[in-house]
Amino acid sequence: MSKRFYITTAIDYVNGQPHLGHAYEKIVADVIARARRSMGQEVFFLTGLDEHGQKVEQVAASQGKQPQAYCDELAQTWKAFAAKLNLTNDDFVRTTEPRHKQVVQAGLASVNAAGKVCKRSYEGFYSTKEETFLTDKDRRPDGTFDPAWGQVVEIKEDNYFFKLQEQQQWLIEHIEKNPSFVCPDSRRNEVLGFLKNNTLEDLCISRPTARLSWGIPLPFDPEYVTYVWFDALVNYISIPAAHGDESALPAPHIPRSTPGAARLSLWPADIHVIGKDIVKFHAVYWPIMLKAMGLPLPKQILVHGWWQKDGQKISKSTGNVVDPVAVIDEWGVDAFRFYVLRELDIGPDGNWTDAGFKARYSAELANGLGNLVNRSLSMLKRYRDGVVPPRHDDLATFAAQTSRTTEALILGNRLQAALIEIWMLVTRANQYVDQTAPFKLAKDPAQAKRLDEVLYTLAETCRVLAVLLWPFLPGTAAKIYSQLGLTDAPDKFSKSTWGVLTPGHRIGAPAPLFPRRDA
Ligand code: ME8
Repeated sequence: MSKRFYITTAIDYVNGQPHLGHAYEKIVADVIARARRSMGQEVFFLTGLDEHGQKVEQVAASQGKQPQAYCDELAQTWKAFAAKLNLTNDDFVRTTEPRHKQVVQAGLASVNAAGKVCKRSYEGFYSTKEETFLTDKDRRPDGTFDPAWGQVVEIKEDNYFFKLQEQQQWLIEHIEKNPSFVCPDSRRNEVLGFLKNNTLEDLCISRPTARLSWGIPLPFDPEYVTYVWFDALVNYISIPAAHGDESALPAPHIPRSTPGAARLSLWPADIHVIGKDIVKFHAVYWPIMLKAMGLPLPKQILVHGWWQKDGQKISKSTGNVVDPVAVIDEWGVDAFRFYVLRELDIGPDGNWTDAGFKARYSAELANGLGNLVNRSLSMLKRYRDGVVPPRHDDLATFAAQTSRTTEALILGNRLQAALIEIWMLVTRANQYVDQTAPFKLAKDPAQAKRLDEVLYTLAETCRVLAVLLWPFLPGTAAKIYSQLGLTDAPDKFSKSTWGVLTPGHRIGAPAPLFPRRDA
């Protein structure tokens, strides 16, 4: 049993509807998952929902619902959203599932047995909104707390703490020795700066049931439930454990949940894809938790930036939102996937504008890729009755270079750069049509051989493009293959080699991939 390439996303809070930021992160992970599969790796792609904690409890109560019934309802919306984005996730975790809860409890028992948990009294400030304890260091210069913390209350209660002292040095060394552990570099530097300039305070990992009941009971004290982050992070190992991966089981081992099920080898994760606001949880607390549980660390934490709309924070209350489902219904899922991946590199913040979306749709999808495929296949249909002429290699070298560079960029998670690279081939091929002018060649019987050469080159370029685009725009790639009359799928990167279309093969019917729209 070989270890699969294991990629995860953050699991979303189920206290609202999915938005652009959620969609972007899941699409990034999906492209990487699809690309790795296309390159021949066995992959496991996990996404899902974070269902416990105060936020969810409060929203459910405000709607007069039991938290579980509320989560069950919304989980349907979120699963449908994953399908709408055309995600190829292999599993979908919900933190209220027994298979997850038992691993959280095993993890807690494990860190407790390792002597890393202590109980003590806490007196201080608490942000209900962010479910976190605040100290005087969190005050603004005028002494008040930032409104982003919501209502801040003073509390005094006994709680369980996860001891973090003496954990800083090994973590700093690990991050320094493994430059790709936190990517991109700006985020890595941020984590190192934080670790070097602060003393880690113990992490409170419990909430008294008197104050919060919507959580997983601590295995060593039923008067408490687990702090939502200690619960949520464990999803990355609970699902491998549920699939029989022994290397994801906190020491000492608990029994596996699904006897007889196929056993997968997943842990450690190859990539955790997350947003910039939750870096500390993933790059500081999570490695320390794993070490305390006797488990290896993930290989990479890949941090993306945040989307704004029209230069302003996305916010339901101000109505400044992008509804991914509405955009997809109007423009198609591949147009949506293309815009977010092409517009925003993994790392910096991005800005959605409707005008920007339409401009990219029109220039790059309709007039770029769509026009190339449509005119190439239409001319082959018109001038050669759709029958592929003898092989010719006019753009073979260019296409081979594009494939090589695209592969390297994808392996470095440089998805935006890969799309730019692929579009250089689109542009080159469109120029080639203009330069060779097949519509003129067709009028001159003496140019029949040259026309064959051009038509083969164009059809084969479209085919290569379908293979390169598959991870990004799977529906479009499949349409190109189908219009080429090919019955297999463009889902193997090895098919990007030039010369796969065979002379004499008859293509299918051309149809616009991205219909032009009036502005
Ligand atoms: O943080 N742009 O859930 P969440 C880009 N449950 N990404 C954004 C974004 C934006 N405007 N807004 C949010 C949680 N995100 C926890 C995670 S993981 C064990 C637990 C990203 O629903 C955010 O950065 O608030 C995070 O990676 C993901 O969406 C889920 O956010």
